[in-house]
Amino acid sequence: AERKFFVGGNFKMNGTKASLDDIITNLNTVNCPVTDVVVAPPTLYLDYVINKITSQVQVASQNCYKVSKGAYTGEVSPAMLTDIGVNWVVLGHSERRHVFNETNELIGSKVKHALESGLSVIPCIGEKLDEREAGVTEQVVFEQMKFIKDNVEDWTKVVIAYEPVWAIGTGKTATPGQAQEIHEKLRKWLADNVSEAVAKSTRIIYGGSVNGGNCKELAKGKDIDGFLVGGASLKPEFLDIIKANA
Ligand code: G2H
Repeated sequence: AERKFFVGGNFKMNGTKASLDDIITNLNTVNCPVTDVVVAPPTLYLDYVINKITSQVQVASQNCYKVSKGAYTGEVSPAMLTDIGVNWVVLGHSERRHVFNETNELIGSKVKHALESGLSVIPCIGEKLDEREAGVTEQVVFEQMKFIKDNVEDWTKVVIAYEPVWAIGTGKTATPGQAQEIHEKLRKWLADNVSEAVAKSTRIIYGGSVNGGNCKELAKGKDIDGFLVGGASLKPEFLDIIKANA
């Protein structure tokens, strides 16, 4: 395959040292060289997880700020993340956009600064239910992509996550057809707005109620290059999702 399968585990605001120990023990048995695996524990536990997890699994922050240091109470910078050995960050997750009101502009600045600081980024995009019903899905995700694109120079450090908001944590997964359709349009958008080469090589992963039961069907979509998994990444079935394409 021209794009390596990529599976991210977004733990969101879940976990204790004890529950993370169980997840790590399970993940440390992973043997799936055809998949890039990245997990994103809560910020507080990043260092804990890094020190226990196999080198086959990389670690991501769920967020970061747009500057390296200063008077920004409560924030964490890319420089701090790289200092403790984190090399990925998830940015613009729908919960950041819709619970914490992050705008396309802010997410764009975060993408830019994170990349400049040496992190690889997983920017997230996706339409809400009312937007899908109003038939503006493409406009919404293309607009989100524009703010990402304007802030990226090196696309080898970017994995795009398409997560329709109506499918997140709801148990309502996009059908493999619905997911593939948008992934294909996003790839075309990259070809038209960045380059053919970037469109071909950039991984576009799907997120939204992915689980052990639906991952194999979804993985068949030719433009679906992996998953960003929330709830199921906390469970043993995460290993099945990692192997969805193997
Ligand atoms: C979407 C996804 C992980 P879940 O937010 O980013 O979560 O798989 O629980 O829908």
